[in-house]
Amino acid sequence: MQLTFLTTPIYYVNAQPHLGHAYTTIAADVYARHMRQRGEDVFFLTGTDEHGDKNARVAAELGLTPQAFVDRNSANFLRMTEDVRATQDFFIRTTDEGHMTFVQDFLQTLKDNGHVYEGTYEGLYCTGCEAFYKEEELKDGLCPDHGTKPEWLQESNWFFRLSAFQEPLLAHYDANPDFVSPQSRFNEARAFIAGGLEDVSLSRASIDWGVPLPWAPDQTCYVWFDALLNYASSLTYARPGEDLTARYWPPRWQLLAKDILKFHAVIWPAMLMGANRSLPQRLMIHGYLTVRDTKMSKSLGNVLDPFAVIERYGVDALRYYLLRDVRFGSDGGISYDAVHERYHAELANDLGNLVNRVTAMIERYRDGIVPNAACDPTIASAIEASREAVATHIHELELTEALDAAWLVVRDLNRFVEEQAPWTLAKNPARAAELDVVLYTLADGTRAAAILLAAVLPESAPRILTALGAPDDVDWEHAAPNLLAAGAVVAPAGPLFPHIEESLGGDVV
Ligand code: ME8
Repeated sequence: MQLTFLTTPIYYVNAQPHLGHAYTTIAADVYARHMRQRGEDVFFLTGTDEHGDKNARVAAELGLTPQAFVDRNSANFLRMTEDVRATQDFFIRTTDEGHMTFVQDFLQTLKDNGHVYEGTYEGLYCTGCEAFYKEEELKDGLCPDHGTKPEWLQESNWFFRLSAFQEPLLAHYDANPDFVSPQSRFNEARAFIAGGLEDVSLSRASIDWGVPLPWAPDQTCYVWFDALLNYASSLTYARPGEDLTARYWPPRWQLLAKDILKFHAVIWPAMLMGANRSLPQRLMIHGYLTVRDTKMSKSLGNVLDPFAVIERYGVDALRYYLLRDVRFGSDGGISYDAVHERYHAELANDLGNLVNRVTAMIERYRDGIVPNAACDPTIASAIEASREAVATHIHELELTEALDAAWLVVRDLNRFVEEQAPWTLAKNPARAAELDVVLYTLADGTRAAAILLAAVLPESAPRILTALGAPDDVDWEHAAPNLLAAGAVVAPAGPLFPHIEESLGGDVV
């Protein structure tokens, strides 16, 4: 059995979860579910990033203590993961005691290993990013991500000797050409490292809402060091009394968007090197979901509401739409109208109608009993080919390509139904054996398609299997032809993807 540790970023709780967060969580969940279908031992981690000035400030504006504020908002993110049917094995909060103790121990290790020193920091700081900027990195004097004016900060803090890791990082990149995907992001991160690294401050003197440095408790750990360590701390306390580190470390995939590339592709591996720990195997840097060509972000306020989409179309529609409409890895525009369109054209017409037609025809022509026949060889080989392609693509986190490969079977089945015209065969009793093959092929193929799609459509796949009289078991071994038992009794259900009159309209809530 293979072990798979996989992570999403931990999200800032300074505002509400939006579709951007749901996106990364859903993508990771598709991978996790697929690997479990294949019998792998998966540990899927997500959670919330709760320290730092950003939260302390919003809490103060609301008249709440930081803890009360983050408790409330972290619960919204946990609800988001439940609403998108994510199957995380642990939801970490950086205010967990187990995490905070780990951060202190880790920082002490970095210091004991000679990678930490005291100095003075002066620079421009963007609270939105919780990061320092150089003058030349700003856009007209404003933060390139938030469009706000950074503040000038000067304070004495403790520094992490990032500069010392330039050569080891370059060596790691050169030895591991798939460390960062896609290639363009690998190149970007490598070029940044090759351009020279400056030491980074790992503590803040003026912020109380954080993890105190063990050797200087008047300072708190810089929120990014605190946050990145979640990936390692979680394994030490997720299961009380058990340390999962030996079993799952290092992560097989870490998913994130390009906004936080440098932290994950430069600082994070350097921190791990500084503590003599092995590095994550691969980082997947997916693109931005954009609304009218601008990145969706809480700070900009142009967010699409995942809960509204789920309420109107169901969770499978949201999961399907996000992976289908924007090629995973690239940027892409999203809109409520596009959700509406794909829901009807693909989920309702291609898949939902197929299931309804197949079960209705078996009811009408064979009293609801799956006939004894073999799957048509063309459809059988389409299923075999799709099974290979889906697995290969998911392994590389090419999720859109994986979905496309699975959908080919749905398309082939729809074409098959039209070509074979079972309604004509049914009129001629001499062609009963042919009709058996057609009906069996349709039912068996649709069953296999449900298993190929189960990681993306966790609610519909079991409903399809039940409607076809197949066991509700999405084991990957069953993504193969000729496994539907003859004699199975179909149980036609209502429409899987009922018609929805109106789109949520426009594209901004
Ligand atoms: O950066 N398109 O948290 P965050 C695609 N706490 N993905 C998006 C997105 C969009 N428009 N908007 C957000 C933080 N995301 C830190 C992370 S990790 C140790 C600390 C997703 O709440 C994407 O995964 O700003 C992005 O990297 C992440 O949310 C940023 O979430």
